[in-house]
Amino acid sequence: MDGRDLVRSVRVVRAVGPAQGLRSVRAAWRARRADAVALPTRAPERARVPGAATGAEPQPGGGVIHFARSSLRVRVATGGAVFCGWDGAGPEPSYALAGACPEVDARAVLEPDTEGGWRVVSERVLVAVSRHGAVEVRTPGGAVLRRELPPRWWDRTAGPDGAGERAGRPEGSDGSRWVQRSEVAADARFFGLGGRAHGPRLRDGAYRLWNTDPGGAFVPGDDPLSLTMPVQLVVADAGTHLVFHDNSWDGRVLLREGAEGAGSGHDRPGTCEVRMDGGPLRYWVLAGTPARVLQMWTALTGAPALPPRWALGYQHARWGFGGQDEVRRIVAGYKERELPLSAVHLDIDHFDRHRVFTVDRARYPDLPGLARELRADGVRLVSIVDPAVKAEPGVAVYEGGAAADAFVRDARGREVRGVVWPGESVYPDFTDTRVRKWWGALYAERLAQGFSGFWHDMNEPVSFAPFGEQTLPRSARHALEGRGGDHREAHNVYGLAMARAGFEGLCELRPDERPFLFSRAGWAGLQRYGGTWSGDVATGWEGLRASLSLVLGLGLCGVPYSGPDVGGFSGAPSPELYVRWFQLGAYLPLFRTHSAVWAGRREPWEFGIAALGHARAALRERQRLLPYFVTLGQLARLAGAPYVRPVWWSSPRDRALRDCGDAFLLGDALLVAPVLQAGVTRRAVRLPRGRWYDTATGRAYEGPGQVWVDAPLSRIPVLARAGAVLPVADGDGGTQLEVWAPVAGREGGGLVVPDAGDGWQRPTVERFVTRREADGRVVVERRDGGAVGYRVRVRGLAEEVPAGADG
Ligand code: MIG
Repeated sequence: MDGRDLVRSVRVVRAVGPAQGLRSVRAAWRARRADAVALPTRAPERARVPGAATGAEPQPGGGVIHFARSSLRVRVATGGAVFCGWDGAGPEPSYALAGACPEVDARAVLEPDTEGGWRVVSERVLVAVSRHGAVEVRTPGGAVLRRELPPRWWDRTAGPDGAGERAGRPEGSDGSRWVQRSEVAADARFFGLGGRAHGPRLRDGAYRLWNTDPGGAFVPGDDPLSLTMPVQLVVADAGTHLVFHDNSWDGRVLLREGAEGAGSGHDRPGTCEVRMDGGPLRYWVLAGTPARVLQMWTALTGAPALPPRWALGYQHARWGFGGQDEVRRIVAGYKERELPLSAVHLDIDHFDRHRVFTVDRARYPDLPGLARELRADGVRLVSIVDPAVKAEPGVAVYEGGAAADAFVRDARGREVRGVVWPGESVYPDFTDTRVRKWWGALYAERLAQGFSGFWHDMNEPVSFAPFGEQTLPRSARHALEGRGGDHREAHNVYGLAMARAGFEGLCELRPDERPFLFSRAGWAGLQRYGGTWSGDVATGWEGLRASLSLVLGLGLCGVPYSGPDVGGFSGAPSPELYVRWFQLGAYLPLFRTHSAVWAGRREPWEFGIAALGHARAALRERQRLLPYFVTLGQLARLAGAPYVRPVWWSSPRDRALRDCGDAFLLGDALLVAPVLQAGVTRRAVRLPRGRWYDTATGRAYEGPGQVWVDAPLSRIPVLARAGAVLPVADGDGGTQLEVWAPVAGREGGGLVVPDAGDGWQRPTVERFVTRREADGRVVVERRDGGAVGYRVRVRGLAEEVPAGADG
């Protein structure tokens, strides 16, 4: 044990009490011993590179190139996604892919090139493979997006006792560690890798791929967090591409931005090194505009689940509400102050002794009654769900799970026991269809209690440990859909598979309503089942910044629905910090106040009368924008574009925008510039090309460039794009169109997707065009020639002489 371990032990004991603390020490010892026995670390390794090419075999969509010590399969799918798999790896099986692997593009063929290598030419990309196994992905115009150097493996050979895990297995099977280094343009910027606190632009450094509860509140610099994934979005002048290493093992990504040799012509490329502890070396590359890349990505990994409308409203949570009377009091507090509230979230304290799928009847004697009562006021209840099940005879979920053989076992066949909030616990193996079915059916109890939505926590998964890793032993066994394997492979997909269990269970239990769930841990493809949230972001200005980074980064990885704990999880925010956080949250998909049991309250009236006024204004604006959020949710589902987009989304070649992480686009129409520092009442905003109106003052600015705008404590700057059309609530329960005047001679427009209820109805997409006539009038039409069908409010007309960008 070192000092860090000691600090951790104290925290564990404080969290779960001395008896459980002792249990957690025992569990940590058990994990260490189990791994030592099952995963010998001293097996000798042999390094390997592909060697020289020996021949190639064309196949539909590409082919296989053989090297002295490996092989590479290149396959282009219809739509242009490129798959590369070394050592015989194919695209399946995969936890990320939405369904069947996409069809190959039969027009793409493998052919020899003039340098003794091979190339595959397709409509969108050109893949060139050198004789030694370097792979270049180029645009049709020939610009190099990415150059992968030949990979290197460390194959584990049989151990001295002959028990090494690679004994008898083919070269390059899952036991090998590997590294792949690649180069990108000198001007390229990296984004993604799941939810990172330090972003959205990922600076030089090492990023780990291992879902981790940071334990206590996190700030920028803490890495990794709960939701990692090997997905990078790389943006450069030459083009944008996404690369996904389809491998769920523990790994590290080392990023280093390049540098341009200012006229000398000696650019240093950006580099990216992916190192994995095992698992296949296979990856996908998707190239195009950011919008096109995200569309391809969601075509590959699944359309984002559509949250029901109420989940786009404001929600309030707290760890430690106390009981149903307090919940009632708080809901009444919102109502009295005319603060629209959409849902209340109950945390683990509403369970009976922290046991999942139970209710503490002393504090919540009539939960279904409370749910009905709140529902009549338009407020839903959301329940936390933790995966760990109290391991004790008489606990119904434990007994049911044990009878169904649902829990993770060790290499010797014994249940793996960890320590979490309920005490000594076991973990369902969600990588088994059978277990997912059993677990999914348990949500019937939650529905009967009156819950409408679900909040998956602790699913990295966590086991409190005073030393070692705060998760299951790496040697723990998992079904992995029948293939069998251990926690090294299953760890990162545990939360994803749990989300699938919940989602599918809810679809069966309540077929007419779309499930609403969000999950702390996850992996590529999580969006199919729901969203996520920031986890325990530290109260403080740094935490506020981290919470925006997370949402932006996750959106670029295909998970569009997320948001932070407004006010931060861990401490008592000043009224100013609370207001600024609340104002940011109002423009993010998941808008939720939440705090730890020790961290004080988050109701808007707890921060003084001025703060209450500012929070109310933000809340009302969110309410007004609800039809726009509904539209953005639908568009995310249809096209993969996140609600919250980096400012470079439509202008990825604008380098100043690429470096800008303190503002974002909300859909096509709005640019939101939150205040992320104390004492600020005016801030610089980098504008993309075109005219932008300050929605508060109507003042117009011309982009690209930087402008200064007022940001009094009462609001954060929100700018609207000239020509934009956005659906907003009209105050009488209907929807109207807000149209921002196009620039004379220019067209604008926008899409509107009306709310089709909380079921599965197919949405209709309405397309509008806007025009500024010679006489200055603004015309709005439906693209299909139909009637507009909405009341239209034109804004931005007062400002005829635009103010120029001044920076
Ligand atoms: O170990 O359920 O991120 O939102 O309030 C802490 C209690 C467990 C962590 C979640 C947080 C939640 C808390 N949970």
